[in-house]
Amino acid sequence: MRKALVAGNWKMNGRADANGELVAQVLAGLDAQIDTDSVDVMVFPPSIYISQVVSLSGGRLGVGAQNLCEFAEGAFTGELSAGMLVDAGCSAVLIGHSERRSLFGDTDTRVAAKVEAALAADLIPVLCLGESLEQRDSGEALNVVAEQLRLATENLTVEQIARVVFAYEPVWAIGTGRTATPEQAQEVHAHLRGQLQQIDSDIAAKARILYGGSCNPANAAELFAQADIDGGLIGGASLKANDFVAICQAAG
Ligand code: 3PY
Repeated sequence: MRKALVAGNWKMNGRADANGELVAQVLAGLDAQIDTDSVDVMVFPPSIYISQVVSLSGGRLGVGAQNLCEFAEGAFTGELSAGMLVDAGCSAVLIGHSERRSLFGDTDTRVAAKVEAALAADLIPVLCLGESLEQRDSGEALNVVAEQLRLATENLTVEQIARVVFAYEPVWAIGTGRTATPEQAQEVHAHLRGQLQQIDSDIAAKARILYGGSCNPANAAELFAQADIDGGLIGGASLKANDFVAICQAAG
């Protein structure tokens, strides 16, 4: 019932030449190997390259930004608004990635404001949620992600929540090579869907909840086979065309 989504988070990687090659190879994968009836494919390059990637992909890949400013315009040096991202050709934006939460001051309050700003501009917010290793070890994982979800969505209408894509990314699995086991990931995804169920059963049934955190071609199929995992938010493996295409195939 839910169409899978695989989204490549390039983080602060890529240069103009390399982007050209990567996009060409992913497009070749779309032609030959990826079943686009069953999986949507998106990439999230650094903002400076969004227009380049939009133009290279010719509308065949969804393109999103890795961050946005919660304000519409004004004296915010170095920031980009939702409207500017739309102008550049974005259809989505990552919000609340753990690197932004831990390194760049994206508090739950700011994350909620960014989700609202994205929705107001008709961008799909890809809302990232996840617990730290300490929180997992102390048995708090489910409570932490449920609270992050609540705080990011409490001011939204049901119609707005229906437009959000969710990504569970355990902080301890990001850039560490450690992945949640399929059972660990499924437990959290099911819990998040349960939280959405309390808001609206239709939203819970339709919401796409992606897994992120060292997802790679070796573990993707088993993760995506879980009942509540609807695809992936892919870090390092999204920079290697063969790996990214293989992950997209595993989701299709
Ligand atoms: C990772 O897989 O490391 C990510 O952070 C994806 O967003």
